[in-house]
Amino acid sequence: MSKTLITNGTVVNSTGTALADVLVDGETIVAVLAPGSTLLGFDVAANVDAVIDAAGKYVIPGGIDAHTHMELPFGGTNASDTFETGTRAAAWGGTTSIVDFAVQRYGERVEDGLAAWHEKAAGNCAIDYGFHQIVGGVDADSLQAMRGLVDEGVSSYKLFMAYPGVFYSDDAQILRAMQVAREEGLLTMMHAENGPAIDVLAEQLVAQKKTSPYFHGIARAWQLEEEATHRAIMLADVTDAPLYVVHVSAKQAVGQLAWARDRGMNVFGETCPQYLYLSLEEQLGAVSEEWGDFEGAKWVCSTPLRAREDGHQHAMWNALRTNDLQMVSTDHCPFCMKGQKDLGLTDFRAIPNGIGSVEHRMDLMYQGVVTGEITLERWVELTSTTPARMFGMYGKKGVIQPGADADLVIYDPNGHTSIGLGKTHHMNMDYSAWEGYEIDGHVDTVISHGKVIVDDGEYLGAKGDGRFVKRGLSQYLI
Ligand code: DUC
Ligand code: ZN
Ligand code: ZN
Ligand code: ZN
Repeated sequence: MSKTLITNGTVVNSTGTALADVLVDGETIVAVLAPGSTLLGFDVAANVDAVIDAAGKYVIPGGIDAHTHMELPFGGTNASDTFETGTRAAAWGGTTSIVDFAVQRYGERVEDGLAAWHEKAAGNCAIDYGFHQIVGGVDADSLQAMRGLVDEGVSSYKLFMAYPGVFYSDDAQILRAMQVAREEGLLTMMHAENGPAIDVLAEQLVAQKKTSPYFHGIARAWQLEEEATHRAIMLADVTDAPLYVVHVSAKQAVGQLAWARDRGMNVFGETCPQYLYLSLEEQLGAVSEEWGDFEGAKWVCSTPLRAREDGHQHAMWNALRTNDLQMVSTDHCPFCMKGQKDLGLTDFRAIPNGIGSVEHRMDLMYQGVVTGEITLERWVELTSTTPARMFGMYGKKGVIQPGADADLVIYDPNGHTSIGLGKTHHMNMDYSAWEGYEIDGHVDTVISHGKVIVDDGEYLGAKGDGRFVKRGLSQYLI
C-alpha cells in the first residue's frame, strides 16, 4: 500500500498541539512521530511513496459537519446541493465527513425514507457520509422502525417541535419517541421552536402586510425557542433520554441548556456559523437593486438570525468556550434566490428556509481562533472531535492517532481565503450568504482515506470517493 508522510507540521488534536510527523499507510494513520522521522534508526521519509511538507501549517483531523440537508425537499422545492455538489464543496472547505438527515414525512415509512437517502447518496459523495433519521410522523409503525435504526448505523434521529403539517411532533409523540430512544440507545436531536405559536404570529404579520423576509425572524421569536428548548429538556428528563438540541440561536435557549447541564442532565447543543456572525439587524438592512428588501431572503433560516443588540452572537461564542454548547455544524440547507427563495417574494412564509455554509465552516470557525474567542484545540474539538464522539464515529474520525482513518486537513494559518461567488464558492447556489467574508487562514490540502482530494486550489477527488459510515452509539450516552 502507498505510504505518505506529512512532515514538519503542527499536529492539532482536541487534547493538544505538537510538532509531529504523520505517517499514513493506505487509508489509515499508522503513526504520529517526533519530527525528523526516524523510527528506531529507520529513516521514515526515505521509505515512503510521498512526502507532504506541512512546515508552518496545522495538520488537523478532517472536519465533520453533523448537520446537513443535501437535496432536502422543503417549502415546495429541493435544497439545491445534491450529495455530489454538496460533499465536493464540503471537501473544498476541509470537511471530510457529513451526517445528513434522511427524511420520513407523515404518512411515509421510516424504512422507505432511509432507503431513499441511501439511493441519493450512494456513489455520489466526495467524502464520507452518515445519516440521522428525521422522524416526521411518530406513530406505532415509526416507533417500531426506530428500533431498527441502530443496526443500520443510524444512531440518532431528529424530531421537530416546529413546522405543523410537515414534520411536527406534539408532546405526546415526543414523549413516546424519547422512551423508545432511551431503550434503543438512540440520541434524540430536537428542532426546538414552538411551531404552532410561530405560525399564528406569522399569519398575523402577513395580515398586517408585514411580508418581507425580516418578519420571518420576528415571527420566530426567541421566547418560542426558549420555551421549546425547556419543554424538550423536561420531556427528556422524564423519559431519562439524552437530548441534543440542533441549531441553537437564542441566548435564552443556551441558558436552558446550561441549566439542564448544571442539573446533571445529558443535554447537549450545537450552534451554526450563521448564529455566531450574522444578525437580524443585518437582515433588516439588506436591500439590493436586484431584490429590494427581499435581499434579506438570503438569510432566512430556522431558527432565525437573532438581534445583535441583544447579545445573542456574543452569547454563542461564550457558550462554545464554556462548553454550554459542544459543537458547531452548519445546518447546510441551500436554496437559490432565483426560482427557490423567490417563491416567497410576497410572503416570507413561502421562502424556503435555509443557508448554505458547508464549505465555509472550518474557515469561519478558525476566525474564532484568530480573534481569541476559542483556542486552536477547541476549534478542532468543536468541528471534528466532538461531532465524532457525539455521533459514534470517534477513533476512526475526529482524531489524529494510529488506527484512525487518514482524513486530514493541512491548514495554513498564514494563508488567506476570500469567500463568495466567483471566489471560493463551490456550493450549488446563485448567491453566497457569506459574500465578502475575508478569512485569515486557508485550507491547503484535504486528504480523505489517505487520498489527496484537494491540493493547493485543485480538486483531485471524484464522486464515489466517500462511503457510508455505519455509526456506533454516541459516546455521550450514559
Ligand atoms: N431549518 C432550516 O433553516 N432549513 C431546513 C430545516 C430547518 O430546520
Ligand atoms: Zn431544524
Ligand atoms: Zn436542519
Ligand atoms: Zn495556502
